[in-house]
Order: sequence, then structure tokens, then C-alpha cells
Amino acid sequence: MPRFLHTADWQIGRQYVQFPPEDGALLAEARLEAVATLARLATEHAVDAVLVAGDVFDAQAVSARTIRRLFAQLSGYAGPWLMIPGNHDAALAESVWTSAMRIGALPPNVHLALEPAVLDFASLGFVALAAPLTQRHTYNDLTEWFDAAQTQPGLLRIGLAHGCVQGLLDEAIDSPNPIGADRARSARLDYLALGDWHGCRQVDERTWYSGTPEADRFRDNDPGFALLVDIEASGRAPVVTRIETGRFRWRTREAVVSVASDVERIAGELAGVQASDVLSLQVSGQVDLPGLVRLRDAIGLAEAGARHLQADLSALRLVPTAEDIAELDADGYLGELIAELRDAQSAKGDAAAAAVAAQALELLATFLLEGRTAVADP
Ligand SMILES: [Mn+2]
Repeated sequence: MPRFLHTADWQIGRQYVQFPPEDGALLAEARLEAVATLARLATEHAVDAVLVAGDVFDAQAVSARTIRRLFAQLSGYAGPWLMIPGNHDAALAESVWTSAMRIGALPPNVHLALEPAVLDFASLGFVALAAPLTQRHTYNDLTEWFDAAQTQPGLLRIGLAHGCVQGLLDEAIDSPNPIGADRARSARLDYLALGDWHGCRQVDERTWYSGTPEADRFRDNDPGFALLVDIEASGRAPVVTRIETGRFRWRTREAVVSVASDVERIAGELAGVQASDVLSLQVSGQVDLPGLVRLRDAIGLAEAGARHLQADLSALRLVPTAEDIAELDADGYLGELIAELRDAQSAKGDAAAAAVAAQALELLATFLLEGRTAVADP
């Protein structure tokens, strides 16, 4: 009974320039570690082959060192690794693949299809129909020829392709590269291994996106898996099992604050962050001064506990209460100014002037608060 491990979208060489270097370097390193994990899983589950459905590399201009390091991660599985280029590492005349071959980095058990090909693994009971991308974007379906491809009866027909199943993922997908929604049936495939959609997703009984083994962006589409695919015999439906491979958990959280308990709830969630969390937090609404202090403290602690936390409070409006302003202890000129702004904020008649006063009050309170925090925290 042939068994496969299906993976895609390794995106090796991806740079996380939007992150501080210490976080970005670890996230990039995790992509290589994910490949080592795949090799270990392939061996543990005794698969007949690993199917890598494109975007092994994130870019064509990956350093020789990174290319060598990637292929070194494969050493944990001695069986065949089937690879096709995707849109990020398309098989151009000069590509990351030609670089890899030039430096002799490809191990002998990597079976790379740089052009459309039927790869024969008769001794293992299957053939692979490979539809590599030879340019970054195409507008014709590169899997069309699968339908007419003749293969030896009795051998499983396994497809590998990278792109967008038509009518399914059009808006959100990485690239145009269309794939017929009915391809597995029309080409009599036992399994169609797809890449490009970074989340794990079933298309039909025989067609799956494995997703990327290690999340690389803030999109809640189920990344961080590989698929174990068991096919009892030609024509039988595959049994597909998701295996968790991801190390970091990327999440987005949008929170709205209107009452004090909202701040407590967010602080409670932040207290639960773990070293594997990469979190993007956006807070909107309005908050009083103690609420803002509490929120900033909770964010500060969570920043230290998470792999990465980016908090955006730009849509959160500070609305200090009268007690808050008294607490700021601003006397003399500042005290008069605050009182003036507070009156102007609630003055009736000129709405525009009231809004400006509210904004000025918020700024001033924030500066005073920050000054106080800075003194209290030498
Ligand atoms: Mn892609």
C-alpha cells in the first residue's frame, strides 16, 4: 500500500524584514527546521516518497549557503523526494535550481521536474505527473496534459502542481496559475498534491493543498501541517491524515475596548502567550488612564514572553476621567491648561473645536503619563 508525505511552500530564504532581526532570524531558521521535521516524519511513517508541490525556495536569489543548508535537512529521509518549482522558484533558464545544480547541492534522492514530466517509480507502485512552473505567472492550466497522459495500468497516478484551483481560491491566492477544479477526476489521478495555498485544505476526495509546514504570515488558514496520504490500491480513495509540523503559531487578534473589563479580558489573553506565539494585536475603542496603563503593562510582559508581538494601539482613544486628570498631578501652567482643555472638550456649540481639545487632552495626558512611567522605571 503506497504511502506518501505531501508538503509544499517551504519558502526557504524568506526574509522577515518587518520583524526585529532577532525574531526574523529565528523565524527563518524555523523554516529549515520544519524541513528536518518532515524528513524525520517521512522516515518514522515509512513513506514511499515525499511529494513537494512547489515553492521550495522563496526567491531565485538565495545564497549558495542557504541552498546547501536546505538540502542538508533532507538527510533524515533516504527515500525519494519529488520536487517541482512553484511561482517563487520557477524553472527559468537561470534559476535557484540551476544554481543548486551548478554547486552540486542536490542529493541523488531528489527527483526534480524542471519541465512537465512523468516520473516513473514503477518499483514503488506509482508514477508522478509533474506540472512545474517554468515562469512565475501563467494563464493556462499546466495540468491539462495530465488528462491524456498514458501510464502503465496498475500503477497509481499521482499529480503534483502549484497554483490556484479555479473557482475556489481566486481572491486570496498567491498567483494566477490556474488548475482545473476537476483535474483529479478528468486525469484519473489517485491523488493530486497541490501547493501555493499556505493553509492545509481539502479540495475534493483526491485533491489537497498541504499548506506550508511552518507558518509565515498572519493569515488564519491552518498552516503548519503536512499530509500523510495512504492509497490502498489504484482507484481507491486516499486516506489523508494531517500531521502537525509547525513550531510557531501566528495569530491576529482584534479587540475593542469600551469598559474596564475589556482591558482585563485582553490582559488575561496576553498573560497566556507562549514562546511559540507570533501575535499581531490591534486594539480599538476608548480607554481611561488606568486602563491604558494596565494594557501597556500587559503588552510589555507579553512581548517578553512571545516569540514576537506587534501591538497596534493607534485606533485606541484615551479618554481620561476627571479623577485621571487629578491623578496626573499637573499643577501650575499645565494644570490650568488641562482644565481648559477638559472644559473645551465638553463645550457645546463648536464640535470641531471640542474634537481638537479632546485630541490635545489625550496627547498631553499621554505625555504626562509616559513621563511619570519613565521616572518610575529607571
Ligand atoms: Mn506559490
